[in-house]
Amino acid sequence: MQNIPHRRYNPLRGQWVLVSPHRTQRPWQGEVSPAQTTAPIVYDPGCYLCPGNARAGGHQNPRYEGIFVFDNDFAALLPEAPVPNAAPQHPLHRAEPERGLCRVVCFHPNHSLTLAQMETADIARVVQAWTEQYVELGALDWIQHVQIFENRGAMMGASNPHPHGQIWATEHIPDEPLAEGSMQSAYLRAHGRCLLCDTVQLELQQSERIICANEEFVALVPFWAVWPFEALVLSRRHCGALPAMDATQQSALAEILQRLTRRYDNLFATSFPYTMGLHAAPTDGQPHPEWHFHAHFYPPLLRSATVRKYMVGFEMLANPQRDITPEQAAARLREAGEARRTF
Ligand code: H2U
Ligand code: ZN
Repeated sequence: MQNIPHRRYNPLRGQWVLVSPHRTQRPWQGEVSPAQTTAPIVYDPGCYLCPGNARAGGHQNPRYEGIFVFDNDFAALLPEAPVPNAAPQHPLHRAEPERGLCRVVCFHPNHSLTLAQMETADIARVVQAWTEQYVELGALDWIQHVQIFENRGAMMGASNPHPHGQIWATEHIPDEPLAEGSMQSAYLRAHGRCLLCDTVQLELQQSERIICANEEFVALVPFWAVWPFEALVLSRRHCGALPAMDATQQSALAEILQRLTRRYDNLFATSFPYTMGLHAAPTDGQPHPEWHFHAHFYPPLLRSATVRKYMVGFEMLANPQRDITPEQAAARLREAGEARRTF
């Protein structure tokens, strides 16, 4: 399989990915971008996320010292959705109101840090804030899903380098977690076991796709990864969401996030861009024994700090495709090491 074109099945999503390993036999250019040498700034007077600064709409940030959470001033969803036009709809043009709440989470007051550069204890405070938000927003009877995520780097559309993430809590379960939930549910029904518990066990046995691990979490390149350096962070113990984790698990999550993002930074000697998101049980009041907490990392880079993968052509129209195998990607991330870099 390491040298012939083949396709792999993603049992979490019910989708295929084409793998074309023979195409990676061309020589590796090893291009890296030199690390920036100018001293990073701690405070940017023009940054709308730095402590004490003004935001849009006349709001002012407090002089926060740890985490700062606020309602997104340009929220994509609002808690009160207007009643739609009462005119009958054509069944081919189905629309319905969607209510939601959008928040921004500043991870640290220091403008130039990233998760990879933050101390483990600081990241543990971020995990704590995510947990509180999941509990608070999930407790609202009209919120069924709490999506916690981070867009990191301009290449991934982050509007600001200040360390921050977003939370969108919605009235319906969105498509990705809905599909993952029904795949996990079907697996549990068919096998009497959890899909991702079985994945953790299989991957630890085979070890070739493991990037790094601690007592509670495993970071790996999934067998079915689409993006070249995609990663999945899985809890070793079965648990559906952040509030079900004890303090040991929460600080182990902080530690694995730090170690994985440091490896990413080392891979191409650049502050590595990605979209990262937590997937957890819906907050619809149902038990959800099928749900196994995990984090997805979707980084766009392919070969260097500047050469990215494009999801175009066959990938948009037919199936995603990759050249470098998940096994090769995991090996590269293992070699990258966990030194802390500054840029
Ligand atoms: P991103 O970098 O992932 O876009 O997150 C930043 C968010 O901050 C973005 O959703 C919000 C934007 O709407 N924002 C405010 O809420 N207030 C501001 O003054 C500027 C940006
Ligand atoms: Zn800032």
